[in-house]
Amino acid sequence: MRLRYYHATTMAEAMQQVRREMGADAVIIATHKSRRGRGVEITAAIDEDRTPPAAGTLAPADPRQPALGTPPIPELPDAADGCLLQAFAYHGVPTALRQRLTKLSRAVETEAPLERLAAVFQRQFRFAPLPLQPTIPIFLLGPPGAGKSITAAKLATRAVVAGHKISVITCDTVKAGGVDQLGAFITLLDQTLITAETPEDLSEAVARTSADGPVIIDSPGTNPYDAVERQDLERFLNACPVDPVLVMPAGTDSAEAAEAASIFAKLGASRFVATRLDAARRYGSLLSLPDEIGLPLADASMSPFVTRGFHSFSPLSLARLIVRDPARNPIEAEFREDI
Ligand SMILES: Nc1nc2c(ncn2[C@@H]2O[C@H](COP(=O)(O)OP(=O)(O)OP(=O)(O)O)[C@@H](O)[C@H]2O)c(=O)[nH]1
Ligand SMILES: [Mg+2]
Repeated sequence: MRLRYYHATTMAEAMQQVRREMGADAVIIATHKSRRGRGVEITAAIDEDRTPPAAGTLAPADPRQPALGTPPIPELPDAADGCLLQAFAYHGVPTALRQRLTKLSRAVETEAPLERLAAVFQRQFRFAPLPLQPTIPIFLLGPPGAGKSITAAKLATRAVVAGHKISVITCDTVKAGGVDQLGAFITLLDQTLITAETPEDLSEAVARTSADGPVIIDSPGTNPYDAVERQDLERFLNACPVDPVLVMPAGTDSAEAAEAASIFAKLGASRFVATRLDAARRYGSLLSLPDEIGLPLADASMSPFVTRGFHSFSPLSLARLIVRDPARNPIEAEFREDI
């Protein structure tokens, strides 16, 4: 990694110097604007071993680039670039994604980084919140300790509060106490947790549920890298028609989360719920999952308490999470819809 410092009168001039001397792959690590009008300073970095691809080895065109007919994206960086690149670096967003999102943001006609980012997310990512009354059972799956059972309890509580009848089933007869933990929450809702020890039990339990209320299914933690655990999960997923929803904790390494999520996506995950947003500050995985795997963002959990902290993602809330100062706003405030 080679670092260089640039000083210029304006941000645009400094960015031009960076691009001229370090090339388009340079990443802005930090920007500083003198409060006393002494110009701006940029710290830029580039991987030393980055060599241009040999002729004929260029990757095919990225389908997520703007389609033909959309306005051309200005090549020259502008003032908002520094802010976005700095935010992406903080969140550990993979380099290629940082650069692509920043470039796309230049086509948005506003100087405000937040609005730019929200507009880019709107175009690039899919948002699919879990419905209050799903038509097929929601099957929560994910790695151990991801927050599946708390999410099941939150979905159940939300539905009961809205006046719906619910059925909650757990396939987690694997872990000691797995049934009791969720059972305690479901009892508080005056309901009985249904246990499914085998895929046949699950299919029968789903067939017995009432047709006019949501059905929520919890599953044991699955290590995505363990073939036996994957096969066990697959047998339950195939027992009857379900909507498999991945549950992933925020604050983990973006690449690690994307690799694990890609395995769950192959097993059928249709979208993901992110948990523990309150207990993390770096949200790079919230971008790598929709970008690398194309998984839509559903909802976010930001409290261990079942009656609190469950909100749908939107382009604006996701943008707020990326540009926020974590020390200032409580996390739930980022999910209000006004700008
Ligand atoms: N702070 C915070 N804690 C959470 C959140 N969601 C879950 N937790 C906590 O994370 C821990 C694991 O949550 P569970 O719901 O038991 O996770 P799980 O995926 O069901 O775990 P396994 O069934 O063991 O795989 C518990 O201590 C929860 O209280 C959240 O949004 N915020
Ligand atoms: Mg659990």
